[in-house]
Parts: sequence; structure tokens; C-alpha cells
Amino acid sequence: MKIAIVCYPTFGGSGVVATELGLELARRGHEIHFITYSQPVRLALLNPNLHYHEVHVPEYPLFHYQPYELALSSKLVDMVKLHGIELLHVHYAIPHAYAGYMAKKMLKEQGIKIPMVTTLHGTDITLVGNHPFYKPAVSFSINHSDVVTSVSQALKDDTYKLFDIKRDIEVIPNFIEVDKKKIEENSPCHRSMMATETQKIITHISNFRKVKRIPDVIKIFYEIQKVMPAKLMLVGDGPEKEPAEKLCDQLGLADKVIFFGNSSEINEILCFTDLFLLPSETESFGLAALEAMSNGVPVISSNTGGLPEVNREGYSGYLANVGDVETMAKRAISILEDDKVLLQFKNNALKVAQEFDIQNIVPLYEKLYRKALKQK
Ligand code: GMT
Repeated sequence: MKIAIVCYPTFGGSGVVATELGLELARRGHEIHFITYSQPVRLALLNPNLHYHEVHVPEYPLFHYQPYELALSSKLVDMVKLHGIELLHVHYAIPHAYAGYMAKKMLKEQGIKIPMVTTLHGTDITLVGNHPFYKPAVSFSINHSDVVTSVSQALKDDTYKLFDIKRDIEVIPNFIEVDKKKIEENSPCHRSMMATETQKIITHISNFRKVKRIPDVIKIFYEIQKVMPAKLMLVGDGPEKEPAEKLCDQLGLADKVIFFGNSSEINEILCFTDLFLLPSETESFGLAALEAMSNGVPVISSNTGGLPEVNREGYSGYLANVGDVETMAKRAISILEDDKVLLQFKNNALKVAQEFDIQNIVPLYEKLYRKALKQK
């Protein structure tokens, strides 16, 4: 199949999922065209089935806001015609589903029928899309997609609750490439570069937005380091990073916390991690938790949104109510204080991650594409 993928090219989860999906589809022989405003961060183009087309938005002083959707829909029309693309898969409803719908309409006028699959990722529904200024356009573009998928059952339920949706939504969970061999071989992790042998390593990875509740991460770690030697790795960048640095200083944690900023060495960091923290306010899926689990790292998370579908209570980690720092800290300590327990949780985390292996999930998208093409 010839498929155009539209996504955000940044470090965010939806962009990562879209990129990994495109890479795997290309490996499976499909012709994949990424269409976005810059090259997705995880995209390596060394595959003849992979193409990247940049959307340029010419600056014009009259415009207070440059019209990205217009440029994107025009680019989609041009690329579909030039490369004979058969299907559009847009990730994140805003504004991609809207731009995709316009492209479909323009192409139809020229005698080209092309189905559009929209994947909802989370904040496009729960935070941004739900804003009254966007809501009618988001509802419209979901209702006018040919196929709609969501990354968890929780997000599907939220979409029906928050929007007036008159159509089916299929749940296709996010996925991960589980490198079982690497974990079984116990490849060296450069742990000694980061901590002493007795220190436990706790990690959090995110885009440092309010929704991630970074102060909770720091407060949980504060409790842990009171009872055992420990180090905290904070990976990512965003508006909450500076306040986080201040809070660490105030709590006297500066020498126990490492701020990495955005990193392309996530697996290397997770390799030496003992426990992952994700106490988010809301999380449609929690790809970062799955990434941790695929590296054999147990997770302490909140029990919001799709997190219970990924992190299994008492098995791959523990879950607690949003903001319940005390319980999260207690549970974290219960895993970390006994090496046998820690090892059991690590093995369990890896087992759960295997359910979400890329080889199990990508065929679900392929099936969906074939169905959409038949309905064309
Ligand atoms: O919040 C983020 O980490 C970024 C955001 C995005 O749009 O890229 O992530 C959302 O999509 C991810 C991939 O499907 C999910 O794993 C995240 O849970 C989801 N974030 C939220 O729902 C807050």
C-alpha cells in the first residue's frame, strides 16, 4: 500500500508512535510518505520505501498566524497526485484530521477518492481538542474520517463522553519494539557512570508539561531517598523544567538529581533504571511507561486514563490516585527495598510489554487500512 502519514515531528508520544509505525510498515514493504513541517526526530530514511515531504508555510506579514492547515492540505493534495498515494493516516486530530478532510474534498473534485484514518492520541481530545474554540472542528473532522482509532479504551470512552461522535472508534493500543535478546543477554548498561552500586536509579521521562505533575515525581523521590540511597534521572524538556530545578534545590536534592534534557538515548537510560515514575494528571496511554517496561523497568503511576491498561497493579508496578504522593512513595519503596521483589517486578514489566510488541500491533493497522481501501 502507498500510505501518507501526517504527524507532529517532535519528541511527543504521538509523533514517536507515528514514526515507528511508518518505519515498521516500510520494513513490511509498504511505501510510506511522511508529510509534516520537519523531519520526525526518530526517522531514519535509509529505506527505499520511506519518503519525507516537508510542509513549508511561507511567512507573510499580514498574517498574525501563518496558515499551516492550508499549506498541509495543499501539500497532501500534491503528494497524493504525484506519488499515487492510496490512503491518509493522520495522527492527532488537531489540525491534522481537519487538513486531511480538506485534502480529501479537493481530491474528490479531481476524481480521486482517498480514505483517511485518524488516530486520536490523547491531548487532542482531553486537553486541547475539548476547548470550546476547537470542539466543533474536532467533532466534525472525527465524524468525517473514514476510520477512527484511539490508543486506549479509556481514550475511546473519553471521546464519546466529551464530543458528539456518531461513529465507531477502534482501539489499537500503542506498541513498542521489545528487544528480548538484548535484555536476556543482560547487555552492559553503564550504570556506574550514573550512580554508585548501592544507589537505586529512579527515572521520569516526559515533555515537562503541567499534566505530567513533575512536583509529584520529585516529592515521591524525596520520600524514597530518605530510606535508601537513590538517584533521580529527569529526562525531557518543557515549561515545568525550571520550577523542577528550583524544587530540587529547595528540598536539598540537587546532587541526587540529574536533568538530561531531551535525549535520543532513552533505551540507554532505561537500561540502568530500577523504577519509572509517571504520576500524570491524565494520560491516554502512557507510552513512556511502556518504553520503561519494555526495558524491564517497573512503573509507579497514577491510575488515570489508559494507564491501568498498560501498568498492571501489583504485577508490573503499582497505581494510585492522582496526587497521592504518599501511596506512590510507599509502593515505590516496597519494590525497591527488596532485590528479589524488584527482580520479580522487572520480569513482570517485560512480560506485559511483550503484549504490546510492534509485531502484534502493526498488523492491526494493516488490516484496518485494507478495510478502508475496500470501502473507498
Ligand atoms: O503528553 C504527552 O506525552 C504528549 C502526547 C502527544 O500528543 O504526543 O502524548 C499523548 O499521546 C501518546 C501517544 O499515543 C500517549 O502515550 C500519551 O499518554 C498521550 N498524553 C496524554 O494523554 C497526556
